[in-house]
Amino acid sequence: MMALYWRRIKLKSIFLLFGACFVGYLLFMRNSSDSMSSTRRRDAPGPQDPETDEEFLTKPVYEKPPLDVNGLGELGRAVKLDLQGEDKKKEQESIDKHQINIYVSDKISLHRRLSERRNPLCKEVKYDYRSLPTTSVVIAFYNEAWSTLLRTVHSVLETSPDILLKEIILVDDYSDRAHLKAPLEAYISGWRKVRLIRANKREGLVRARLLGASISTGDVLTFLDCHCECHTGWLEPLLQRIKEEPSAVVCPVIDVIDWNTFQYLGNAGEPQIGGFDWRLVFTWHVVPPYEQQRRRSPIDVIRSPTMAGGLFAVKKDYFLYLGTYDTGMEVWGGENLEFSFRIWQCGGTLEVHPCSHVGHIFPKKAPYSRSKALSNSVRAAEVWMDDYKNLYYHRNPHARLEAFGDVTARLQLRQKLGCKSFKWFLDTIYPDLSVPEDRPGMFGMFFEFTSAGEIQYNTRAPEGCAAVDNVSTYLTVMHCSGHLKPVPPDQKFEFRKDGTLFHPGSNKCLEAVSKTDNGKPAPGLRTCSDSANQHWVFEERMP
Ligand code: LR7
Repeated sequence: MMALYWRRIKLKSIFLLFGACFVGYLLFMRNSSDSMSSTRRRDAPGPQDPETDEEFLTKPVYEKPPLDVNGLGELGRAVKLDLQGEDKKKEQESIDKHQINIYVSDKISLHRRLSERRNPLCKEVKYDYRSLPTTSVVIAFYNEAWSTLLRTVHSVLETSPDILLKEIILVDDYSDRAHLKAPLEAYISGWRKVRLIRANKREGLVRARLLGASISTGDVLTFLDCHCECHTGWLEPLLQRIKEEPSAVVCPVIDVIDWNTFQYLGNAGEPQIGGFDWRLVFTWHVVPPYEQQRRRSPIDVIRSPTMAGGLFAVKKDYFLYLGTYDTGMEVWGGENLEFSFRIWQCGGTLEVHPCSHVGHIFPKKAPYSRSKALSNSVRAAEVWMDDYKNLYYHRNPHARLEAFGDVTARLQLRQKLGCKSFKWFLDTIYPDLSVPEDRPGMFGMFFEFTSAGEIQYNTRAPEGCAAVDNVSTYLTVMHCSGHLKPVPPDQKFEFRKDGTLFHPGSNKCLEAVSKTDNGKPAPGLRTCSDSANQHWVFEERMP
């Protein structure tokens, strides 16, 4: 009985051993034939493959095809075509239609590579890939051209590690161009990780992005515009930072891709951060000295008062906690500043990661109407800016008349989250922004007379001050030296009771000169007189 039992075990083990060897042999054959193809599809990647663990972890969803160094626009080179006749006409038509040179874009590989733009230190960072959160990349598009949209999608798939990218969600915001219907569905069908959904009316970028977010399955939401190209290694730094700090909203460095030549211009020197001016227009700034001091290394994140809006990553549950977006915002504009104010005032941080680079095509001009931007900005001002909203209205009197809808729910959100004041935001996060005094009777739509005696233009950043140079009798606008107390003589004026603006430095008065040397009217300095052209009034008036 005992002997029979042993024999059975022996026979079983021999069969098992033989079976295991056979399966092993088959696996080995499969792997060795796979590794011969450089662009293989990897539907079931696994650490058992004969590649290093690092190769497995960094493997993109799809490999780029082999590099054709001579390919047009390859490595981000400028494309300059010497076109004539019919071709030239076609090129111009493509520019008129999209405000991007799509004729050139169509000639560039959808898989092109970009030249290296990162700080060399970025390449030394090692990531613990298995512990990083996954992401869903959401790309809303409206009437985008074929090649710019699909180059965006290919570039995400070919630069994002398979284990980090959960999916790309394309959201068609009710486009009406034929190539974005059946041909797009046919092109992406069968691709791994690409989903396409469509809005059934024009939602605008806010609600289109939220539609995408609502079906996402990743831990982190990464939003991109639909004419981008991701640089190698763009994703890991964003996810690493969110892993370390779940309330950080992180933007890549936005590199410029020229709308005409498709040259990848990159971002000269240090990355820039976002600000705004008092018309609520987004502005770029150099990193201020106090922020440089706070950072311990050139590859540390950079705090930014605002974001441009199109490219950022945020932990999904934190985005929900913060109240996603203001869904009362239509089409384009305003949501970037609204979200930036909300992040900071409600306890988060907004940062730019210098190791994450994404190229973005800045069109020649807006390709569609952006008339809703005004009411979107008013919503942002009404909810987040407290009394500082008046500084915006003074510079944009039309905004006061704009119907902006109901913001009650957003004000309740602000209350519920216990968010800080706009004054806190200006003092703590954006101390560089010059805050107008706007004393009654001392300011107009564009200029104000400051208590220090400057005629300051603080509508657009950087603010400027009226200045007189030694030789000229006309005024120029110079960088304000107001922080130097007292104000230097070239910028110092007195606004006198009789309405004259007296410049003690030259002992002259400011006059509206109707014909200057170049035949045009301009303010100039003249001997003080009782001329009506020397009487000035500051007022807020619609142009
Ligand atoms: O109705 C619309 N529906 C959409 O789906 C209007 C737009 N969109 C899509 C559009 O197809 C694109 O993918 O939304 C995305 C952004 O629209 P763009 O490319 O016309 O915007 P932009 O690059 O000119 O504008 C910047 O400011 C916007 C304010 O609403 C958004 O925040 C954009 O995302 C933002 N873009 C960037 O931040 C990229 C860098 C530009 C800068 C500075």
